[in-house]
Amino acid sequence: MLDTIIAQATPIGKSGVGVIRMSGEKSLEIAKQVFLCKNFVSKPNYMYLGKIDIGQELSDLGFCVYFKAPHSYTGEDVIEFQCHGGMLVAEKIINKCVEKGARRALAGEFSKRAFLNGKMSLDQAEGVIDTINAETENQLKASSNLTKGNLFKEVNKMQESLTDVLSEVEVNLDYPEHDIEYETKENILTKLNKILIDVENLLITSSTGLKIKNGINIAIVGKTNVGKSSLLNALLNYEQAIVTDIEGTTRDIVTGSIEYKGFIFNFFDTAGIRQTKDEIENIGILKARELLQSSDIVLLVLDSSKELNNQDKENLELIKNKKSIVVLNKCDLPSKINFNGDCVKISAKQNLFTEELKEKIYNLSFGTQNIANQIILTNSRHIEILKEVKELLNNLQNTIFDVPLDCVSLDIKTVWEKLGEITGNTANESIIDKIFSKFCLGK
Ligand SMILES: Nc1nc2c(ncn2[C@@H]2O[C@H](COP(=O)(O)OP(=O)(O)OP(=O)(O)O)[C@@H](O)[C@H]2O)c(=O)[nH]1
Ligand SMILES: [Mg+2]
Repeated sequence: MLDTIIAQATPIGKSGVGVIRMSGEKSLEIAKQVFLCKNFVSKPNYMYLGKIDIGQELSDLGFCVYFKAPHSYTGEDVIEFQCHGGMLVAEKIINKCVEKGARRALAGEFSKRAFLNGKMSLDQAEGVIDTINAETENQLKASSNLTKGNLFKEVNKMQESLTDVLSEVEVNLDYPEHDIEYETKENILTKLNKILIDVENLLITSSTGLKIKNGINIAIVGKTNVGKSSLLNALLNYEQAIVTDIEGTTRDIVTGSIEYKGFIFNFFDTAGIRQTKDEIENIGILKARELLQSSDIVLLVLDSSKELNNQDKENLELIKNKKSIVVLNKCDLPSKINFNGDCVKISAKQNLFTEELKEKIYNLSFGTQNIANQIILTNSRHIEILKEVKELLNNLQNTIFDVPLDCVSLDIKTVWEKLGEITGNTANESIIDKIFSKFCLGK
C-alpha cells in the first residue's frame, strides 16, 4: 500500500487562495481530523465550507473536497483543501496533516501515482508537464494533443497492428514449409511497411515540433554600423542592445525573444563583420560567423543609404546556402544601394516595416502550416524512440527473407516493446522516475 502524500498545489507565495492536495488511503481519515465542519459527511465531489485546523487553537476558514478512488486525479482517495493563500496558512495545514500521518509529496508524485494507477499514460503525463510549462499558444496546442491521448492512441494502433502481425507469424511457426513461410513473410512485409509509413509521418512533424518547443533561432548579421542592434531593439520593442554610430559597437552576442503568431522567435544580434586588428572584436566576429552557420534563419542587414561594398558582397556570399532574408535598413534615408535581389526594406530606427519583416520570417519558418488538431512531436524522448522504431523496422524489412520466422517474431516483439516506452507500458523505472522528477511540487 502506498502512503498518503500531501503538497501545496498552488505556487508558494501571497495569493487569494491556496490549494493543498492530499492523496492516499488515509486522506479522508486525516481530513476528518483537520477539517472542522458539522456537515462534513464525506460525500465525494462536494465542496464543504468549514474551519481548517492550523494548530495552536487557530483555524482558517476554507473549503474541502473529497474525491473518492478511483475517480480522482491520482486514482486514489484524494482530499483538496482550499485555504487562504499566503506563506504560512498552507504550510501550517500541511504540518497538521503530516502530524496525523501524511507525508510530504516529492515533485511529480501525484502524477506518478496517476500513471501507476492507469489514469494516464506516460506520454499523457508528459503532456501535463508541457501544459504547465507552455508559454505560447502552439506549445499549448501541442501539449493538449498529448494530454488528450492522441499520441497514445496512435502508438496503441501501431502496437495492435504489430500484435496482428505477430499472431500471423506464430501460427505459421507451426507450419514451417518453405512456400507458406515465403508468403507469410511477404504479408508481414506489407503490414510492417504500413506501420513504417505511420512512424515516418509522425517523425516528419518533429521538425515543426522542436521549433514550437524551442523557438526559431535567427542570427542578425552584416557589416558594422548597418543597424543590426537597432533592428534587434525594433523587433523586441525595447532597448536591449547598445546602439551608437561608432563602428564595432557590438562585440558579444545580444539576444532577445518575441512571440509571434503563437511561436517563439529568438533573435541574436552579432558583432559587425569587418577586417580589424582589435582582438576582442575579432572574437565577436568569429562568434557571429559561427552563429550564422548554426541558426535556423539569417537576417543579413545592408545599409540602403550606402552603396554595397566588398564586405557586403562577402557577407552575401556567406548566406548563399542558408535560409535567409536580406534586410535593406535605413529606408528613411535616400537610397544609394545597388542591390536588386529579393529583400525587405525597413527603417529600424523609426520602426518602419518591421511587422512586414516578422511576417516574412514567419512564412520562411512555417509557411502555411496549421497545427490545430494534428499530433506534433515536440518531446525529444518520443522523437528518439520513434527514430529507433524506424531503424528497427528498416532492419527487419531488409533481413526478413534471410532469417527464420522465429527470429522475425523476436524482432517484431522488440519493436512492440520500443513503442511501449512512449506510452509507458514497457518503460523501466528509471525512465519513469526521470520523467516525473521534472514535474513541480504538488502536481
Ligand atoms: N537613419 C537611420 N539610421 C539608423 C537606422 N538604423 C540604425 N541607424 C543608425 O545607424 C547607427 C548604427 O546603428 P547600430 O544599430 O548600432 O548598428 P550595428 O549594425 O549594430 O553596428 P555594430 O554593432 O557596430 O556592428 C546608429 O547611429 C543608428 O542610430 C535607420 O533605420 N535609419
Ligand atoms: Mg551592434
